[in-house]
Amino acid sequence: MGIDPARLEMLSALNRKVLWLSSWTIHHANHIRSNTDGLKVGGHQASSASLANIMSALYFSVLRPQDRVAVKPHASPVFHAIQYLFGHQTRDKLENFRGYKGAQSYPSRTKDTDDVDFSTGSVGLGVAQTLFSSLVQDYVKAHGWMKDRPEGRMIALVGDAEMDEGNIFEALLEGWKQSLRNTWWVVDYNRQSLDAVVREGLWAKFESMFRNFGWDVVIVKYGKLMQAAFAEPGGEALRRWIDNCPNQMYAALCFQGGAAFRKHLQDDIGDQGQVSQLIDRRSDEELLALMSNLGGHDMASMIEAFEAIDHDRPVCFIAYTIKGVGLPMQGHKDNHAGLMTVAQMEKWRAAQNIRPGHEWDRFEGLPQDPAKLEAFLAAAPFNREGRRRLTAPEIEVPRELTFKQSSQMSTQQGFGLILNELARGNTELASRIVTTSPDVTVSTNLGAWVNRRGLFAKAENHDLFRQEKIPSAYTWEFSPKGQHIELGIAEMNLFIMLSALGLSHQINGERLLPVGTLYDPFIERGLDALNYACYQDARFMVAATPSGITLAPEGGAHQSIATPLIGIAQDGLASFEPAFVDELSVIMRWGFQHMQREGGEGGSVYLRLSTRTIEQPQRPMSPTLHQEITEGAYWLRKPGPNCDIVIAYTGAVAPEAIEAVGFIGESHRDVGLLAITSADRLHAGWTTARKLRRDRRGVQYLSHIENLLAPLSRDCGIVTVIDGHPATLGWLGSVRGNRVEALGVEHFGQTGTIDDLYRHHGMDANAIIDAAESLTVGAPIRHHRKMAV
Ligand SMILES: Cc1ncc(C[n+]2csc(CCOP(=O)(O)OP(=O)(O)O)c2C)c(N)n1
Ligand SMILES: [Mg+2]
Repeated sequence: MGIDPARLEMLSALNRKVLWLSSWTIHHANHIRSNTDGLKVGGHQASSASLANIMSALYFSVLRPQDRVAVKPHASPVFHAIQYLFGHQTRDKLENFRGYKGAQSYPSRTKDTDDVDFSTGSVGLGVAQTLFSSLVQDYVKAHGWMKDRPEGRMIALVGDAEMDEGNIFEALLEGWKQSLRNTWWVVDYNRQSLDAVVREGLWAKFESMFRNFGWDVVIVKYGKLMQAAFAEPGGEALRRWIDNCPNQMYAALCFQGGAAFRKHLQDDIGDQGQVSQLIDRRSDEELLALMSNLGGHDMASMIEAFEAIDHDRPVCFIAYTIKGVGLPMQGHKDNHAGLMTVAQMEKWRAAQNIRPGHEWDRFEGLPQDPAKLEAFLAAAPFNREGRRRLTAPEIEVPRELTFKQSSQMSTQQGFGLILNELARGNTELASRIVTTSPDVTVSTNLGAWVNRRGLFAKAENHDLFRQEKIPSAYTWEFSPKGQHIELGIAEMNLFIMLSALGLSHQINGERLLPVGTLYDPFIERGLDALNYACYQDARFMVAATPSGITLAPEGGAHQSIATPLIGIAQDGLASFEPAFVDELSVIMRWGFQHMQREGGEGGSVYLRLSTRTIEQPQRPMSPTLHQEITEGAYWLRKPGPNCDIVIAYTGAVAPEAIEAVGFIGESHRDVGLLAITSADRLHAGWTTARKLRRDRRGVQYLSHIENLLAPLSRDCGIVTVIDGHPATLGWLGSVRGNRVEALGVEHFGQTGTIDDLYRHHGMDANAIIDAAESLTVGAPIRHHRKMAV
């Protein structure tokens, strides 16, 4: 097999251009742009050079429009340069690299304009995202929605030190369980991390590990120059020397240059006739070119390696590279933040035949005919369909999500009942919902949904217990039509899976409505993946249950305190903590719509639920109540005209708040009870309103919480209570200047009954009454008397 020389010439020329443009982008940001404020764009130069050839091979030749790529964060200048050559990136944005609204430091789906497939930046996550994206493609295909669209390959360009991230290993195991296909990971094996040179022999560990998980492994170590030299007399001795040279030494010699290589080779090998002649035949420059011709920097070798793959098994390519190749910093262990000096850049510019003032010209300095280069770019398969971001129509959400009512329920139970009703029906919504859970499907009440809709697998697999007629509440039947993806316990995988499912409308052109479940405390375990899922604008619903100390006997270790604050702070995630199931049904309905709204109007949804069974209100759901629930709060008991105390509660502590209000009402008739379904939505509405008023002076727009609190006098006190950190609701006092006593949980770990723990943490009815007394004047309020034990 050989690659056509004319094609090789075009590809090599374009690769030269990519290396130049990416380096110039970085240089421009550091030395030319006037508004950089001393900003040094480190971390990109050497990393980018390392991957330039591999990315040129992919984008200019190997990739097809249906393929998707996660680019190693620091190779973003290479990505932007390639898109610039294709005409998808502007000079303006490149000149403004890392600047305000310029090309992003790390490829970003939401902030870049040049069609990034997966946002990267937090190393490891983009890599795993490709794996889950491939599983989602399989899901879409198995459900008959691929139509005539060909299957794409999901490709990650991975740094060798990036492989230290544990989430990659978690994903590998999951991929093996789910019969992963169509996934390529290309490891940029430059044997350097940020700080230093990596351990010897890492490739062997990677190789055996990937093979273990059912991947093919292709090692691309030597370029064509090297291969030719190995075939010369004495070549074998040279190969042995290269194979035995420690990483640090090889890197140092690459930095020092041809003369240093010559000296070392002579010292190590001695005078051995043929191999000495092989070395002597080459000038210092030629010797350096030979020794830095590792596989990853050799266009023909990379193209051959990629094009040799004629199957859909997952493949890991280990491509040997030199960090900073071709640049004065190549191989230096400190080069991560390395930058070229103005003098170095000038020298390089001259060598590249680039005239001052023509640095951004697309084909400047290339001897090839520009028309031919242009034609080659236009014919690149990747470019055939222009922008590749797809869309999908909205899925209609029924006016009401019904559920089987009962007088006592928990929100977790209600969640299961609502999904069960959806599963029973045949709405389009139900057909597009995909549930997924990291081994807590049954314990988060997804069981009924799964019984009806089945588990997803590419091959049918029947429930043996059922076949053997052993009674069981759950049917565990796998089929290609199943709508639940069962994951192993790793919560990072859950969020990356939700991220991949939640981008299906843009990646596969088919909308899925993913619903994931996990225990609330383990949000923190997967938090970075959740954050990235939101950052990519993936759309999903996550039900986290049980939560807080209310899970009482489940164990102190599982209590979550910080999650309501995460719910407020997480961008792109609307968070809710309903107390009652009718609220939950309204919120889920709203959520399925919110997940489908375009751009900043929509987002993902977090439901913080509970296993506590509480009495349910029997009430009609008026349109006003409906709206107030989704905006974050409503008066469960309206404050009277002389209201001097308000109890504001969220979630499972509703019974304590209601009980306390009963007692307080005996002496403070006008007491109000505010039900807060979403501290997040309330807070966001409040900050938005303030901003609107500031930006457009004279606009009198009031937010929902401002309207709700408007009737209260400034002297009215507010007691807030939540099974979570008190700061979640503590800000309510700032809305109109009311004093606040914020109750909640600040320490965790104690087990006991709900009563024990609410008393322990000062959030039972008596504690609420005490807090109310501290904010009001007048006679003491009667307290709830507990039976003596
Ligand atoms: C989760 C996370 N931790 C730390 C970093 C900071 N960081 C960025 S690149 C890098 C080293 C990457 O080395 P490697 O993956 O080998 O890529 P190379 O620089 O060699 O191209 C580190 C530690 C990060 N971006 N994300
Ligand atoms: Mg590296």
